[in-house]
Parts: sequence; C-alpha cells; structure tokens
Amino acid sequence: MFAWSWKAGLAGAMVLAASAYAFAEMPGHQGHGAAGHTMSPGSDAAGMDGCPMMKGGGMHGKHAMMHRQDAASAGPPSLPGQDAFGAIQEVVRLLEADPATNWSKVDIGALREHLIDMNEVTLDAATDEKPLDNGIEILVTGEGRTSDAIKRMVPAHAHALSATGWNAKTEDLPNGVKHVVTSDDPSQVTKLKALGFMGIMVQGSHHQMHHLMMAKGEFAH
Ligand SMILES: [Cu+2]
Repeated sequence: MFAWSWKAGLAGAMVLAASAYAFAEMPGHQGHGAAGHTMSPGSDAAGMDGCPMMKGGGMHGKHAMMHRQDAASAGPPSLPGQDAFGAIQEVVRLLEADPATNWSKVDIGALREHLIDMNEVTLDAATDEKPLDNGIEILVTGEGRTSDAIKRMVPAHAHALSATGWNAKTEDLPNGVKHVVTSDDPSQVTKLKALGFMGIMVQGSHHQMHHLMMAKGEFAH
C-alpha cells in the first residue's frame, strides 16, 4: 500500500541530490579570482575570507561590491532551524496554502509528538542486531518515552515494509520490541544485514504523507 510513495520518494530524493550537487558546482565565490584581483608583490598572506585583497583592513571599492553582490544573489537564509521545526513549518505552510484545510480538525500537536517519537527512535533507542541465515533480528529497546516511541513506530513500520517484499514482524518486549526482517533472496539478506535497524527504518517515504495527514487530524500512527 505504500509502494507508490516510496518509489516517488526515492525519485524525489535523487532529483534533490542531483540539484544539490549541481548547486555545489555553481561558480560562487570563485568570482574573486576571475574578476581581476591581482595580488600585489609581498602580499602572500590571504585575508580572512581567503581573498588576498582582504589583507590588512576591511573591504572597500570593487571588492566590497562583489561581496554585496554575492550576499544578494545568495538570498536570505533558507534553513528554519532544527529538522523537526522545519518539518512542522513546511506542513503548516501547506495547510495554509490549501483552501480546503479544515482547521477545526488540524492537530499540529500530534505531528509534534510523532516527530519527538522519531527523534527518540532515531537517536536514543538501543539496538542489538543479530544476523540470521535469512535476515536480521533486532532488539530495539529504551527507557520511558524512548520505549513508548519504539512501540509506536517500529510495529507500524513493519507493516509498511511489506511493500518492499521483505517479511517483517515485531514482537513486544517489556522495554521495546523485537524486530525480525527476513527474505528468501540471498542478495536481499546481505542487504538487510548491511542496512541494520536504521537503514530498514528509513525504507519508503511514507512519513512525509503521514505527517501531513497527522497534522490534518486524519491519521493516527
Ligand atoms: Cu514520521
């Protein structure tokens, strides 16, 4: 049931990665070298930004103008802060942009709770991975909120994994879950062992749509 979203998500991620790479390749600060600075004899030490013209006292004239242009073309900062903050901000913007949003049902608090769960599972859960002949067995455990988050997220993810063709099941433990993922295909077994707990957890891109549904008050994990 999640097959469409994980394929679309993978394609999207590849496009993003490609454009990030292209952006990194774009000429930016190299403008320094190309636009006619010449290093005066003896000024062998570069200035604070690596540009020889900066040596010994601030920026002025043509150089300062170029810096202003660099700043103007770079635009204002785009990152809102922490990843969870940014994820919520994006969802709120989507809801605001959609005239059909039913604000009487919107529940941003639920989305926040889920993002805290994601933090707990990603950063704080303890994992003990045991290779099996046909896959991997993972004990995922934690204390308090971490254990609660594991019990909410890992079994739900096991259901979503059926779209990958792997067999995934979970068993409740007092402080977490036992997650067993197997395959009949030996190459997939090798992959499962390489992915381990977190690599398996990030399979599929269903979180994005789930987050929006959660915020709309239409989905409970
Ligand atoms: Cu999520």
